Amino acid sequence: MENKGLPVSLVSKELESKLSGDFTYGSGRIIGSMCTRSHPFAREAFTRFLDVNLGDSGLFPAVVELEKETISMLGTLLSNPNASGHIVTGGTEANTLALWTAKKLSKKKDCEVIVPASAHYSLDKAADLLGLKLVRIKLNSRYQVNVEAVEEAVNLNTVAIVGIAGTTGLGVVDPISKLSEIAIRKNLYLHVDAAFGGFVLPFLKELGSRVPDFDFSLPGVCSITIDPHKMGLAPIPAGGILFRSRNLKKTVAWNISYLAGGKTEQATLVGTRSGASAIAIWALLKHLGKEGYKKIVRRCMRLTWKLAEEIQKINGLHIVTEPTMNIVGIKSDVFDICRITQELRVRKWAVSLFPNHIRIVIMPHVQEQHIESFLEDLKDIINKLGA
Ligand code: 0PR
Repeated sequence: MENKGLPVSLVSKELESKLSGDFTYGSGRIIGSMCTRSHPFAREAFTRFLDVNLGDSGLFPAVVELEKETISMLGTLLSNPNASGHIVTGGTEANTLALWTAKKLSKKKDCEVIVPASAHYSLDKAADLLGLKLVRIKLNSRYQVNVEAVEEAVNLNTVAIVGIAGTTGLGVVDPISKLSEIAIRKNLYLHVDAAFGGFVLPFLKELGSRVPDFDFSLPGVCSITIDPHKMGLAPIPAGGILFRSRNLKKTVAWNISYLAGGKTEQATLVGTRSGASAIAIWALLKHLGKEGYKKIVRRCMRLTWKLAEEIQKINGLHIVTEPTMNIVGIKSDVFDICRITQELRVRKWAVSLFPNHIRIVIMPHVQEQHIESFLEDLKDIINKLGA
């Protein structure tokens, strides 16, 4: 730290120069990330109310009300306007709260949670933190969790099943309706991780695509993760955890009596938390409406299909599976995908590398010309590797 502070202009300049080498969404080079440039209106609302602390809710009852309205809007999107929950830091906190709730409700000693092999690593973190054993279940040929294997894995220690609506690697939706049946039959907690898919699937359905049921319309679903800082276009940090009922949400609530705003209840992992996220999401949902999100999803999907089609035309490359949402997996039986990724990264393409495929995520900041230029580079790399 400086002894004597520096003028704002000087510090700003230094900041700009120190950070100028990083990737930007605007460049179109980030094509393997689930985040995007936030909507300008959400950004404005976010910065305006940044200092509001929902950890001391008695000070800001109007913001508490706004968060409730935000959760109700998200609940309506997920077939349950009476859903209860919170805007949290992201999918990791949301998934952790879900598993914490399941563990606490069960009152069992050695708890096991059944998850698809495709589960996001946030569930591993949550399990480690909560002392749970994760039981990973193999996938079927469509990269969904194998439902028979889930049923076989249930034992006396099982406390919860997790299904994914939009897997991290491929955007696949698990057969959640089947998981719901199992959960009801075996009296188990069912959590749906729709961190990515929550802001895609409802709009795809409205656009006329065949979308399997994945939300609170299924009676066994107890909670859902839905992240506004992914396809919701909200500024980071913005995750969402929704419970079917208020009672479920209160399972992990803590009562705090001494705060400046008086007695409060916290049902989130963090204590002090900015209300700016909830405010920004509220503003954005009101402003964009269903029509706004539908337009965004339609555009992303059009580009996704174009990319998938072009990949299939390149000799030696294939898509892993038909895209359900705006995620494309690229694989090869001929070329080493690690090598392709390396070459793409040399050319400044920020793609994700999974064990057997390259993941491309067509987020709203990605434009048609970015896809064209990516395809040109990819073809050139394949030509050189093939030579
Ligand atoms: N659940 C699913 C299905 C996810 O895909 C993710 C994140 C999470 C939960 C956890 O969410 P948070 O990261 O908000 O806690 N999936 C992205 C991924 O692993 C996260 C991400 C986003 C990574 C942008 C990189 C990036 O640039 O790809």
